[in-house]
Amino acid sequence: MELPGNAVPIKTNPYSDQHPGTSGLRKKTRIFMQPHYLENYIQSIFNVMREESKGGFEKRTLIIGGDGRFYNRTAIQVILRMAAANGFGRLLVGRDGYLSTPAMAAAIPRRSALGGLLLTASHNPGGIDADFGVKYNTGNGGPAPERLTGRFHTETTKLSQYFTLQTPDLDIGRIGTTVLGKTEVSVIDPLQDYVEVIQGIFDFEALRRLFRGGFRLLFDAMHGVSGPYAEEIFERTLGAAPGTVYRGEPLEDFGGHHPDPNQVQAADLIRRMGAADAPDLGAACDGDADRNMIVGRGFFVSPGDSLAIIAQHAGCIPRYRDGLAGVARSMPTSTALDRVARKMRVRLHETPTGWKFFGNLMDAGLCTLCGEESFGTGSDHVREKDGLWAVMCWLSILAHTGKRVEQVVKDHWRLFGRSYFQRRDFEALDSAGATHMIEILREKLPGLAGAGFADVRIEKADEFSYEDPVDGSVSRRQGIRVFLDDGSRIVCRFSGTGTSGVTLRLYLERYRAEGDLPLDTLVEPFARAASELMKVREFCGRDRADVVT
Ligand code: VG1
Ligand code: CO
Repeated sequence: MELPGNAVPIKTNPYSDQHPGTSGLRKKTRIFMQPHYLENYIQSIFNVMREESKGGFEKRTLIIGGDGRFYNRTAIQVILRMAAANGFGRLLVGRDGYLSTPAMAAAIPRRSALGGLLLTASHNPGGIDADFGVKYNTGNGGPAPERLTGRFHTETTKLSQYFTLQTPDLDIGRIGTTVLGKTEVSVIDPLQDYVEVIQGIFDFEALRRLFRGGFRLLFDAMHGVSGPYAEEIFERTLGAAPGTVYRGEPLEDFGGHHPDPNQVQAADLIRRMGAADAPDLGAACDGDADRNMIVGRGFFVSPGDSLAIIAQHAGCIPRYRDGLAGVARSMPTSTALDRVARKMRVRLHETPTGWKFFGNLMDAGLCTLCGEESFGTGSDHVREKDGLWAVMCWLSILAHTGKRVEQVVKDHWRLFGRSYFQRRDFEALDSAGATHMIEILREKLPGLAGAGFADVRIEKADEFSYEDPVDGSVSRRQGIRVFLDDGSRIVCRFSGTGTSGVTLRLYLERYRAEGDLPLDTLVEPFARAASELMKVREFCGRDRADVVT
């Protein structure tokens, strides 16, 4: 391996806990601040990617950016020095260190980069006592597949040195190019690639007309990185009124909130949308701008419904006018999308939780639209979920149909029926108790068929395994599923993005042909029956979920 002459090797010892989860390595910020912790992980990625990319890095480009959370600025300087010491030909970094997750996904292929390093813990809170994260995205713009993340981890367990330069910090506040050792470093406009990609998808003239006609959008950026993107697209390009974007300034601690767009953390938006003179559409994005929440006037749109409705109306968006190659959803996501796919005669793929599984399908031309119940929706325009894209889809649907949000959703239920869906999270559980609970449940699965469950019967119960139709890789233990004989479904799995203890997610879905029954009355008996079946109280000492979305 040839390294630049000024590269300084630093001796280090492996950390045993650098195991990437659903979406990169996510830990408490103070863990990342330990000596050599960040450096070890970055060097491990470089070592694996050097092997992968066959040959040196000297003709290669790496992109670096993040959601602006605390420790981003420090981490970016560390990574710039290390990437230069590891011999990268060119480094691109978003101005002030900003790049949203979808913007990174847009920039990597457009700039023919080898990959990108994203500094974000997404919707997790930020600050010295909160969370930090690092994610590596590959040449297609999407998150590294499990085959690679597994190797990153293996590499962290045997690492003995990393490489850096002894150079001062670079000014990343201004667009321009400098050199670091032998490496060219360019500070780029974090908006440019992304905005150009979005402009290639939607009918901007139609949306400008919508806003000219008095349409009102209220967008909550939750002090994450979506603010500058939203101001550029909604206010400056589409002519939405100034003030359409609020909490638009990225802050290191997101103003002390969880930048998580759901009914619990974005309660303020829900409240504003409940007012008598509320805007026509409300939306929010998470810290790194890949998640979205959609709200109508006094009306919350469940993410599974949003995904199905976008698929149903895809024809009103220029990029999707010629039809969909296929659609995909993560396994716990509601089956609303399945019914639309059936009607449209397009193939539906069911993948494990996490965006990394959609990329292969898209690269192979098997999937155009996809999404998850966790407020993530996207398409093959980039290989990440994309919060603003989802808002643009809704604007397009409303412009095209002339309907209100509530009416769009209720018309969808009338046509397709409704999946009453709820997710309940039990956070920070004791790991031993929770693991034992799942082991016992796993043993019970084969014998569950025929047993009673609330007022219905269990048809079958299993554990989800996924075989990737493109590369044949198999991911096991991706969630326990209990299918009920009225077409309902219960799913449970552990979160792979948490940073303290274990988080149990319980997903409840009941299908009914009619759409206007009260959600709670339908899901509550199922939640109780699931808790009894799993013995959540006995093993985890909990009766109630911490977050219900
Ligand atoms: C959660 C969600 C999953 C999502 C992932 C990353 O993972 O459930 O659907 O893809 O977060 O989203 P888990 O393993 O905690 O359930 V993000 O916006 O945090 O990058
Ligand atoms: Co996110």
